[in-house]
Amino acid sequence: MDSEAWFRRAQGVIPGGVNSPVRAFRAVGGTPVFIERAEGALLTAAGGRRYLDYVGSWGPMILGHAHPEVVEAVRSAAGRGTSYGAPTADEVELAEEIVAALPSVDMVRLVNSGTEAVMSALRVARAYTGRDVVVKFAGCYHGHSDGLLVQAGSGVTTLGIPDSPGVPAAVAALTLNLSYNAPAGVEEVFRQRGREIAAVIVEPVVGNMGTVVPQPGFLQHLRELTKSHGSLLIFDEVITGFRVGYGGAQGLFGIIPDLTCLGKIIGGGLPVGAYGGRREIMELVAPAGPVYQAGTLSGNPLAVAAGLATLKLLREPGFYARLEEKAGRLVDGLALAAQAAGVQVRINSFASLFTVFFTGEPVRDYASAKTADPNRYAAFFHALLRRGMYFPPAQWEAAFLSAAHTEADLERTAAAAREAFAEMKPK
Ligand code: KE4
Repeated sequence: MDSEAWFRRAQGVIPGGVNSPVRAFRAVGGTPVFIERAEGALLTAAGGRRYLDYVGSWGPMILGHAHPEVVEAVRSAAGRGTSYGAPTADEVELAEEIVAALPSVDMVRLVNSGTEAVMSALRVARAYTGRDVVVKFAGCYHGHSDGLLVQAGSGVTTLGIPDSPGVPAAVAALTLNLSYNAPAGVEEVFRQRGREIAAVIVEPVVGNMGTVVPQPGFLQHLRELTKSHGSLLIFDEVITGFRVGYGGAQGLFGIIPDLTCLGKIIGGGLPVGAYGGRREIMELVAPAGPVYQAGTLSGNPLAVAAGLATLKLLREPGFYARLEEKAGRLVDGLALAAQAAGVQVRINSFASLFTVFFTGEPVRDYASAKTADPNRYAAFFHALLRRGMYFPPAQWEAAFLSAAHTEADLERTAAAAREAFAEMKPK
């Protein structure tokens, strides 16, 4: 059966036919591509069509798909049993690797997703500070726990309102949504409500409004404000952790958050999340301390094996330099292709993350990201898809390059982009 047939069948038994909304192609239209297998940079769809993959499972597949050493690690672990509900040596080794890699992390708890990592980190932050209010930034996504499915209230200091049915107003009211890269708004909130604020959570480089880079000083300012008001700074590094460097964004920017959330890459494509930070904070987590958090499959042997094998390969000398050199050339090729066709785009990129925004404005926050035209992005997406290029099926998402993309892949992609832009009306 092809993707169309599978999609029809899926919608009979799975909401929207997918297990995560972005996969349904609603932002770009058309039928989602059902994947049969993947290897390196290539996806093979139901029906056999092959695509160069620029989604990479939304971040985990930095090595490319089915890396032989990762597959072997998972296969070997599976042969020893898939889950014990008891501690294992490998979990200790993965925790030690994370602690060794991230400057701010003395202790870490493994969980099963980024959502679980974030919701647990917020619980610990509230317990540690004895405060309830959390500050986030519009356009940043931190998973689907109730307190984070919140949109900004009317004024910068008014509390949040639910961004999804089913989120209690009382829960949403504990979250403030501010504008990214806007220090004045953060100053104002701390001036008015600093004593109530348990934590500020931020994507240190944003992937979830499309790629948005912190302006110089923005993150440092958050660090200073939170410290001076007794609030915690939480870096949500679910995307950036081990993506923008082996030390994450905190290693690159030299900023020490109080807590860090991880996911994606540390599981090598299997379900893993993690949260960690200073010992005095993390020792609040049960059973060491009173803050309860648990999980049947936390530290699962297969996921940990995939994570350990992945991190080992990321430690190879020059890994990130090679990946980011390729990413820079790809982004330059895309920019030249748009320019040649007279199509107005802004391409934001950071390390091996990038987004083609169909706007003429610089994109530095959610408001400017929303000036991009999702319909023109959809046309670009389908023009590339027809040419065998699988870009993120949504304007406000990041694209991801992997170490498996070859020079020839990048040239093919630039050529496809030239044709795709040429098909579009100049604007
Ligand atoms: P998960 O619960 O999806 O593992 O992680 C939530 C999460 C937390 N923090 C950040 C910075 C994230 O990017 C994510 C998840 N990212 C999305 C991609 N934009 C996952 C894709 C999806 O929802 O299917």
